[in-house]
Amino acid sequence: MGDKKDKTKNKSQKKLVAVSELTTCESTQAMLSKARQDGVDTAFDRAQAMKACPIGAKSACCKHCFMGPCRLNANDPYGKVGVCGATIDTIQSRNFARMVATGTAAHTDHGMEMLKLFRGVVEGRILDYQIQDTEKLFEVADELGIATEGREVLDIADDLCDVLETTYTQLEGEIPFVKRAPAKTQEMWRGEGIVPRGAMREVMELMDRTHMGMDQDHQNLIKQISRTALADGWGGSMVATEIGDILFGTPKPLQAEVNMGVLKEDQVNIIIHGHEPNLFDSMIASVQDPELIAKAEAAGAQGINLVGMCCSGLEMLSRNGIPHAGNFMSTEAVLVTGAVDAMAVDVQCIKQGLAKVAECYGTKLFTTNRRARIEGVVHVEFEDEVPRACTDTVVEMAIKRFAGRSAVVSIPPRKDVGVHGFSHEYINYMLGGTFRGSYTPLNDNIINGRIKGVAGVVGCTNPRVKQDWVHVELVKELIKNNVLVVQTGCSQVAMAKAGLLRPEAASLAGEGLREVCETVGMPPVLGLGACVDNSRILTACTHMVKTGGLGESIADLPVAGAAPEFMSEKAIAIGQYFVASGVYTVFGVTFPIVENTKFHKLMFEELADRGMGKWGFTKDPYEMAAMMIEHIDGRRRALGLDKSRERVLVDMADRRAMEG
Ligand code: NFS
Ligand code: SF4
Repeated sequence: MGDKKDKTKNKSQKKLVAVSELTTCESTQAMLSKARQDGVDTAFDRAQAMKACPIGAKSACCKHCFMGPCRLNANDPYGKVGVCGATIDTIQSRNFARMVATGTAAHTDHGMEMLKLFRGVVEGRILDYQIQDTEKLFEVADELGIATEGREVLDIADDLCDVLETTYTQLEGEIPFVKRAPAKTQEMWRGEGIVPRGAMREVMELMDRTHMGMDQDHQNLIKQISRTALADGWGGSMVATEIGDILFGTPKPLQAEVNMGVLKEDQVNIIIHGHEPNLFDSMIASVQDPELIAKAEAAGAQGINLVGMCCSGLEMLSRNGIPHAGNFMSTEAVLVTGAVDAMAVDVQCIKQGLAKVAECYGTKLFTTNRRARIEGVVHVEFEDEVPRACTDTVVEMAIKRFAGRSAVVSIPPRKDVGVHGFSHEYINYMLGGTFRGSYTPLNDNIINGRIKGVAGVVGCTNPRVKQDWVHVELVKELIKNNVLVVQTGCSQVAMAKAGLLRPEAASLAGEGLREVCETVGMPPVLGLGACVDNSRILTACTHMVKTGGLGESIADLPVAGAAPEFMSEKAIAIGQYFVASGVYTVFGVTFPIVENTKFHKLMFEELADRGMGKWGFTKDPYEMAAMMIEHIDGRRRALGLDKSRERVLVDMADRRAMEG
C-alpha cells in the first residue's frame, strides 16, 4: 500500500509542467513557482491533473433526461443515437443552446442589477451613487425616442429606466437597442425571426426548447439560440454598458498600471475582483475615507492601496485609472504574494479555489453578493442603499490583517503602463478630431487601405493554454498586417502586460496602421473595457456602417472577432451574438461541436449565407490571424477595396459605384 501511494505521488509530481509553459505572465510564473514550493494548489496544476473529457469537450453527450445520460462517439457521430433517438446534431445544438442561455443570463442579470441601481438613484432611494454623465443620458434617451427638450434630468432618466427595463421583461415586440443596429442587419434579423422580445422571455423559451422531447431540429433551434444571444449583445450587455457610463462616466483614454507590481508592500492592499461596478465604486469611496486611512496608518501602513482584477477591475481601470493586478488566470496567483490583505468578490469568474489559496496566505476573502457565495468564505452582503456598510467593513478587516501579517510578502515587481478607456464615443472623437467627430476618418483609412480592417480580440484566459500567449501572438500578427485591434476583458489585460496598449506599440504595426497611429498618437490596440463592453464593439461597427463606404450591414464590414483563450459560457454567448450580428468569430482552446456534422456545417458555414457571420476555430494564433485576415480581405474585395492603397479620399459617388 505504502509503495503504491508513493508511486502515485511521484507520478503526479512528474506531471508538473514547467511554469514557463503555463503562462507568459512573468509575475504569474513567479507566483506559481512559489505556490508549488509552498505546496499550494492552483487551477494551472489542477488543469494538468484533470484531463478534459473528450466526449464532453465535443458536446457529444447528453444528460437532459434519465433514460440516459447518453454518450455518442465523436469519431463516428452518426454511428448511434441517444436512448430517445436524439441525433448528434440535436444533442450538440441543445448543449450549445444551454451555454448561450447561461451566458446570456449572466450578462442580462448583471444588466438588470445595474438597472435596479439606476432606478434607485433616479427615484432618490439610493444616495451613494449619482448620474455622472448627463450628456450620455441625453444621447441614449434621444436615440430611444424619449423626449429630452426642456425636461428635468431625473424625468428623462425615469423614462429611460422604463424603456430599458423592457430589454429584460418585454413579452412581445422588439428590445429597444435593436433600432441601434444598421437597417440591413435589422432586416436580416426580422427575416430570420430572431429579433429578441425580452431577455427573460428568450432565455426561458430557449431552456424550454432544450428539454427532452422538445426542439429536435438544429436548424430550428439555432434561431432561438441566436435570438437569445442577441438579447445579450444588443440587450443585457448593452444596457449594462450604457447605464455604467451614465452612472460612473463614459471612459476617456487615460494611463494606468497593470500587473502584480501595483501591490504595495508597505500599504494595506485590497483587491476587488468581479463584474459589477457598484461594489468597486463604493470601495473607492471607502479607501478615501480619512478615518479609515488614519486607522491604516495607526496599524503601521503607509496607506490603503486599492487594486482591481478581471472585469469590474477593467471598468474602474478605464474610468478612474485604478491599477489592475491581472486577468482571470492570475487571481489565485496574486494571493501567493502574501501581500493581499483583503480580496472582495462579487459575481462571475470567481474560482472556488480562491478560498483555499486565501486561507494559505492569510488573505481575508469576502463574498459580497447574495447571488454568489462560496462555502466557508465570510460573506459581507453588499447593498446599494448602504454600500459603505460592506466596503468599510472589508477595509477594516484588511487593516487588521495588515497589522497581523504573518505570510512572507513577495511581490513580483513588474508593472506595465498603458492607455485604457477607449469607448466608441472616443474613437469618434479621436479619429475625427474635435471639429469633425465622426467615424469618417476611420472609414477613410480603411477605404484607402492604410488600415486593412478591424478585429475585436476579447475574452478569458484558460489554464488549458499558455496564459496570455495566444492573445498576444494573435494581436501582434494582426497589427503587423495593418488590422486595428479593439480589446475587452481579460484579453485587454494580457495586452497591457505585453506593452501593446502604448502608443509606442505602433512600431510593431504594419506601415499603414503605424502611420495612422502615429498621426493620431494612439496605440494600435484599443482597450474598450470589460466583457459587457463588447457591446461597444457592436456600436462601433454600427457607426462604421452608418458612416458609409463599407457596405450596408455589419456582415459587409472588413472586421472579425476572436476569443483565443476562452473558458466561459458567457464567452460562447458573446461569440454567438457577434456571429448573429454578422461578424466572423474565431475561438481557440477547444470548440464544443463535433466536426463533420450538420450542426457544425451550419455554424461554421451556412449562417454566413443568411447574412450573419460564422464561427471559426483554431488553437494556433498565427493560423487564427491568417483566418481573420483572409476574411477581412474577402470583405474588402467584395466592397471593391482591394485596388490600390493610394486611393485616398474616395468621394461618395465612388463609394456608391463600389458598392453597386
Ligand atoms: Ni469575460 Fe470577465 Fe475574464 Fe472571461 Fe471572466 S473576467 S466577463 S468571462 S474570464 S474575460
Ligand atoms: Fe439520452 Fe435523449 Fe435523454 Fe438525452 S434526452 S439523455 S439523448 S435519452
